[in-house]
Amino acid sequence: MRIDILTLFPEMFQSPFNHSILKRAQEKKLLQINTINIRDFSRNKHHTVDDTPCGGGAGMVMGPEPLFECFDFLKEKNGGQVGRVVMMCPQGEPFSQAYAKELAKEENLVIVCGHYEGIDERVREALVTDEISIGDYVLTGGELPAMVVVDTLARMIPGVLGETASAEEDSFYHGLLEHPHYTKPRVYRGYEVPEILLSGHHENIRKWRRRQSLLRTLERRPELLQEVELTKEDKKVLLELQQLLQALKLEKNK
Ligand code: 4G3
Repeated sequence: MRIDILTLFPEMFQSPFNHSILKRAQEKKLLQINTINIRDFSRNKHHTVDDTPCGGGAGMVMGPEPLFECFDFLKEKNGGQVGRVVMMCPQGEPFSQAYAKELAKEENLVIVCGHYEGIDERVREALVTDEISIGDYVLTGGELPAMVVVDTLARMIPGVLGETASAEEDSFYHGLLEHPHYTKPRVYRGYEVPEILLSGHHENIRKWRRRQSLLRTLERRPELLQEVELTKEDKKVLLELQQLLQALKLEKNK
């Protein structure tokens, strides 16, 4: 997968993309990340990329010229094609594991990081295919959201995670929150690892983990249960957990 990131601050991406799993993914040529400085495509004397808003008002707007020029360059470099173009902005579609799964199918991706009060609407109109938001809050630029998107996509590329870690075992992959994890020692400062995880009984461990996943989802994110495919066994466990939680609540209110 190749990702071209258009940004006014390419240096911001140096550290996060040059550590650990993202670094290895690039070394293994599973992922290629290019940052392109939008400012390099400004044609005016002071290489500015923003201007005051038409119609007046506070703040600055990122103008169309450098971004359109940037796309001309990308098209030329890639043989006339650019593929999907993602813009990070608070008005975008909420990002999710499901959205990431769809984007991960792409061979190439362009991510545009906006700044100031926004980007000239004609960039959206003519160049952008996907507007994405990583959450309902406003940041100073699209760089941090772009890093979030790239990291999420990278770990979905086959071969990027080690053999022992699997993206398919993670939270959200199957629509439920993940079960708790433990490692050695068996007892630490009086806190114990659940006995069942030391039993060696794989089927019981699987059942315990699934139950924990369902319990966590029920307690923390019940709305997720509407979207997930549940087995007959899951539904039985859920009903039991709901009754258990209800009984606990009644007990507390006494
Ligand atoms: C306004 C994305 C601001 C318009 C970007 C870009 C938050 C997110 C910006 C625009 C951002 C987010 C830059 N802040 N929630 N700031 O994903 O196109």
